[in-house]
Amino acid sequence: MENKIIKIILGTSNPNKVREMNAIAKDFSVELMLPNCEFNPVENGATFEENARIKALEISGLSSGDYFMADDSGLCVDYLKGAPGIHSARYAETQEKRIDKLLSALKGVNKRHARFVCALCLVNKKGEIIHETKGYIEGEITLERSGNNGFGYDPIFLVKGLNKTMAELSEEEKNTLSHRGQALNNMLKWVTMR
Ligand code: ITT
Repeated sequence: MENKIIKIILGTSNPNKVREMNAIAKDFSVELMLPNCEFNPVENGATFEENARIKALEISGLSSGDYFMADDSGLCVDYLKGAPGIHSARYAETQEKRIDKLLSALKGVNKRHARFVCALCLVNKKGEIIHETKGYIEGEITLERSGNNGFGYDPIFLVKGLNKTMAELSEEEKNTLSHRGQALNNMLKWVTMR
């Protein structure tokens, strides 16, 4: 029997997310695609879930595919009451400055527990939200950067139970454990079993 490839349009402009999502999706009968249009959603939700919904709904109105999906993710640090959280991408001007700002905010602080969160939202052709998933990974903020893989805050996130930062993991190791890996695996299992 022919295996139908499900076409999912991604509501994101972050190429690192797209690369990771494609690697995670490789064992599923899906094709994750970027829209060929401008995508500038106003991410004014109060939670990861709300922002994922905003992005997935917006992209569903702009392009055509079987489904539309968006990821909203970020790093939540306990000592900073969950910051940078939903503001992770905008915490400072550049990723280097974002990391410096976070390390400064935790200078002299022993309580360094943090978690990455990823919320995914799936929308159908009618523009209806039909499934949502969420993934987490726990860890600690290191004192300095280590590792060159991954993106964003990966060089300063020490994965719980491993003596490595997320940027010291191979892409495959990261995707097996990560917030995005968990959320996307669950989403793709759901969508391919319908
Ligand atoms: P889109 O909204 O276009 O998808 P974005 O980068 O603005 O792209 P978010 O608003 O979801 O996306 O912000 C996510 C930020 O959180 C991202 O830019 C990183 O700084 C951080 N982040 C998320 N997942 C990460 C990961 O796996 N590793 C390191 N940092 C991550």
